Amino acid sequence: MLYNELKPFPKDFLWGASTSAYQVEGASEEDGKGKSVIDMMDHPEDTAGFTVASDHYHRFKEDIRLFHELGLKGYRFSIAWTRIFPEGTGEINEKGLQHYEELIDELIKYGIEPIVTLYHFDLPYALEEKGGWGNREVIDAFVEYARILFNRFGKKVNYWLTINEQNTLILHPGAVGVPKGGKLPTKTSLYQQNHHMLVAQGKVMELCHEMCPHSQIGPALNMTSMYQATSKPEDAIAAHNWETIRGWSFLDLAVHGKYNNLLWSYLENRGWQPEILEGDLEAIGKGHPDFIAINYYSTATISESTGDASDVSPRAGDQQIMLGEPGVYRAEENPYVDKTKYGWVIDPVGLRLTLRKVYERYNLPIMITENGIGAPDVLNDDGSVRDDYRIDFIQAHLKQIQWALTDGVEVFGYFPWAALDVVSTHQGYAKRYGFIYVNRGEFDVKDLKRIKKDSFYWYQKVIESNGKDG
Ligand code: BGP
Repeated sequence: MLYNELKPFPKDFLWGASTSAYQVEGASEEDGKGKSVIDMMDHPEDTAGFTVASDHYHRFKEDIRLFHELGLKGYRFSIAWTRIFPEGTGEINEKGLQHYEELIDELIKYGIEPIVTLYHFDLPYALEEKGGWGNREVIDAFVEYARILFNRFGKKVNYWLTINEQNTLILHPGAVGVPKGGKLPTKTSLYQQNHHMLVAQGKVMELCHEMCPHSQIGPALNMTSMYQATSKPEDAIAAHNWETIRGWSFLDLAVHGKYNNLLWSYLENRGWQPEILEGDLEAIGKGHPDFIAINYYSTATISESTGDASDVSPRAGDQQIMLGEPGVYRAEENPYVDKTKYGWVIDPVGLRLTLRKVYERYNLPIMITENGIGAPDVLNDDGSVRDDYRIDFIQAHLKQIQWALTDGVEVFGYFPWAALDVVSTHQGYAKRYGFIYVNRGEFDVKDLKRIKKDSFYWYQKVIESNGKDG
């Protein structure tokens, strides 16, 4: 053991919880909201859609009262671009701005810090029809959308997040829905989209610094560590390949404005490199995030690629289940870790390792904006929800955050996924994450009653004691 004693959580640690607009709000056609890609894409037929979700749009006041009772110091939510600009650009929908103003004011009334994600997977469909992020015009649309939000909420919001999990959008595009007709974009077009998102993000961060000098802004990526399956040197190269392509390359651009050399060679070799116009790299480099937000769920274990199609695992992949890629890496099982019911590796120690690596590499404070366990929670006849596995999961991760703090890593907030039950990205309503149970089924929306789970009472004590009891 490296130390005798663990450092306590800092005094002003931001204890929070997260959601995203399309997964929690519902009201998908109300008050002038336009359609987003989420409303228009194909999602698995046997799982709930997003039209009602958790009905947070109508019940946010009740939910915030519960967050207050839980003791949250911060609430991370996203703004639906289509509520502000139903067509992605052009006419502003005042009702959308009013809704988020009320939500932000309600949070502030209870002393809860609003943490706002500008964009969480739900691109306006009107923009998608014009080529989505593949079209450079979306850069200006995103900057304009951000300008309206900074202008309206800049004085009330201290922390902004740019794009949620850009690496999920690029590397696992199917996780957030499949375009009608079933065809996913090619790698060339995905890396072009990626480039445009980076330019847009750089411009938006610069704009935030200009318009809201007291606020902070950062990217929110899905970060993790890759373990090499054996001590075979080629396995180490493969683990490094995938850790770089999946994670570092995105942060290197967001923080240093530089295409990572390994990523660039990989793209060039395959003819997938994006078109970069004059001024793009400068715009990306001017972003200068104030902090890094990371979503952490799992680690993965990697061995050398055999170079043929057998590298690609037959398991269904998603943002956490690695598939393998010929010439790059092969995914392996890790005998030292458990898995959730949905096959996601449970690895609290991997969080400490990931935090160390992110901090060592970028030297910026870190906010953990997602971490949690999806499980088919059961509402018992006595009204209880016994989610001890969630308590165990979060407890173990908190311990590792404390180890990371002891290692000298600057972590200033923890926002588990999710504040309340929400619709999963691609696995329906039965896969629950919240501290608050929402009484609905996959298709039967029932009464949507809010019920405190055992983890609610436990997390309440954790927050109350600033992490000492738990
Ligand atoms: C992250 C997304 C979230 C959330 C979470 C859990 O990748 O940012 O939106 O959904 O994963 O994933 P899932 O719902 O697929 O279980």
